[in-house]
Amino acid sequence: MKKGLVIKSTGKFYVIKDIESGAQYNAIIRGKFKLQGFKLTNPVGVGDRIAYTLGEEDVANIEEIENRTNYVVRQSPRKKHYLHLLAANIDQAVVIVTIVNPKLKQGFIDRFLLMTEPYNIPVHIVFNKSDLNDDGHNRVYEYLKDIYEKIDYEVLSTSVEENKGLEELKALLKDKTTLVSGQSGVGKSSIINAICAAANIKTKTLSDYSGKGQHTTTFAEMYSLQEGGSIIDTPGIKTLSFNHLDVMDIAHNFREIFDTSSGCKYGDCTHRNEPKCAVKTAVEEGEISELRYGNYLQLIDEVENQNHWERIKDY
Ligand SMILES: Nc1nc2c(ncn2[C@@H]2O[C@H](COP(=O)(O)OP(=O)(O)OP(=O)(O)O)[C@@H](O)[C@H]2O)c(=O)[nH]1
Ligand SMILES: [Mg+2]
Ligand SMILES: [Zn+2]
Repeated sequence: MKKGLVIKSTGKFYVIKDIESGAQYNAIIRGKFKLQGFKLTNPVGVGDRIAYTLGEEDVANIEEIENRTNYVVRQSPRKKHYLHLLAANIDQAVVIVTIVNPKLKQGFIDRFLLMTEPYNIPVHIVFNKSDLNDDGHNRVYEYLKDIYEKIDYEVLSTSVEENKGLEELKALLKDKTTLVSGQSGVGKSSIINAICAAANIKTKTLSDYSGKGQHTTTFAEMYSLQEGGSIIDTPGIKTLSFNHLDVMDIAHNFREIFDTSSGCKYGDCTHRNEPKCAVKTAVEEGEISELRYGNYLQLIDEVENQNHWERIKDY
């Protein structure tokens, strides 16, 4: 069988690129695939390496999916009991946010990081549209930058409008496969176009843009960078829920909470009201950010209150 790389996924059909010839084919997949015991809305994601055969009219049949080095997955926004695969085999992720237009959703960054932490995927947090910020917004930026730099995420400020910060971002992308994600309308596609002219992705013009966050990009697609490396544009995220996780998954994937938890009296401490909780002490002493801790509490409450659906492990 021939080997290929998935470079586009609409959820219904795929585009693959032959590893050797570089030829591109529309592709389909048959059969059922699962991940962590859950059904997937899209069994293959952009970045997947696959084996295929060519069928009629040059449509490729995806026959096998190679083992993934990592993947980024979320609960499907439409089908609660399904997972949606954002991308596979990536070197790093860039989460793009804006303070204004659209307004940064409280908790969004921490929810995003819950998708990348399980595989220790490096994340750069990019605050775009800096041209729209007033002094108050800049203070919010500095406040958040501080929080995330302290726990070793890279934080950058960019403006496509004023061509700021883009060279710095470009330097981070060289020779790597990077997933770009974020809420709708934050400028994901605009940034990719600015960095990689060949991509030429459709973005909303300012006049159509209502700020309501209708999606312009509706599928995930990988673009090659001239300087080496590739970048994956994805549709905007409206909400991120984590029904497929349990409390301990969340506790383990807030990195500073996990690091601190070795000091808690109880091994299964959830860092809420347990006595001698090192995490709570660290929050009180300002070592752990109250914002992060608050988002952590919100997330564990959320997953605890879900009707837990059965986790069927696939052996
Ligand atoms: N003022 C300002 N506007 C920007 C900037 N970057 C992008 N925009 C505008 O923001 C709007 C949305 O940009 P897109 O690139 O389509 O956003 P997206 O994140 O790809 O959105 P979806 O594909 O829907 O997820 C467009 O009107 C862009 O021109 C910026 O740095 N400053
Ligand atoms: Mg887009
Ligand atoms: Zn604790």
